[in-house]
Amino acid sequence: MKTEQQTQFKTAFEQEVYEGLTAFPKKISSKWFYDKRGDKLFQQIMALPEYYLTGCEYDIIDTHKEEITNLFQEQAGFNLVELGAGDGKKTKILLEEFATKKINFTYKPIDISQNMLDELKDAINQKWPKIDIKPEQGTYFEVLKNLGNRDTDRKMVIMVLGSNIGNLTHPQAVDFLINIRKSMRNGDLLFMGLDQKKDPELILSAYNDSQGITEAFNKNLLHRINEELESDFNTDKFKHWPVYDPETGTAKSFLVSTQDQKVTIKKLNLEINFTAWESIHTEISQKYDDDIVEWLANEAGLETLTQYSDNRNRFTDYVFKV
Ligand code: AVI
Repeated sequence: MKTEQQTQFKTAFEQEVYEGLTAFPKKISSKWFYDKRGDKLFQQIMALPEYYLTGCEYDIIDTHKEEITNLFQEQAGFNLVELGAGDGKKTKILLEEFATKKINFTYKPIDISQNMLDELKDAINQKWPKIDIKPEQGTYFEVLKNLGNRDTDRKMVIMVLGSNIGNLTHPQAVDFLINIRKSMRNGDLLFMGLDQKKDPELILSAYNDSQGITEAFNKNLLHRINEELESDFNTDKFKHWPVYDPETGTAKSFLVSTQDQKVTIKKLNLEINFTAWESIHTEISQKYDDDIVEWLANEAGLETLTQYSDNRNRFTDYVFKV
């Protein structure tokens, strides 16, 4: 049973938690994973042996850095806009290459976390003081709006690495790509990493690591609600439960209540009942193949220029143009 909502929502987080936990079935978007603790946990995930995505994309970029550099610098001078830059680990391979070849470019890392951007800027200034870096804090949505209104002729290369778009449903991904396409002009490129369909066992273990870091990452959502919205979730009474459907290529993560329980969220003036084994759907991590990517690109009015994969075809970086 839930009590009546009496206060106005002060933040999008409050609203989404309220709507998601009063919906049937219950759900909360994975975009709320990333507070300070969540950022740290995700960094740890990327270093896990089971989380193959990061290593594969690192190898792809390292192997093809010369070709990629040639592709990006076909016209003199460009802005490299990275959406969801994080710690820039993979991008730094390209920055090194660009710096060595004295290529004329500006690096514009975009991230929701100011903290990550500050660290990234410091690291780059230290290692390559000559690189022109202009970080921008914001959501993809805000930043994409500004990208379209640029007052320069410089070519733009947009990068979205790490299969970040996989956390969106197909319709959301198409919307996102349409927004990117609208901000692109002739000659601009979109470089995007997408995790591929593969042995379901490999995929499942990437989301169910033996050290329990992914479990902690998923449960961080409940911690965050406890801290920010004054609730009393007991995370021990929820199970981290990832699944993978090889037909659709969709990996999903859930938090499953192990017993009947009641949770109070003070700031939302809300009481939520869970029956034993009721779930909260928290994340999708979509896996792709060339046909799905072709379909997405078509829907968004983009054309595939080229693509790079690792030697086991686990991950692919696609380059699109308008
Ligand atoms: C950021 N995103 C692409 C990651 C993924 O694989 O879906 C987030 C993640 N969730 C659990 N592990 C990693």
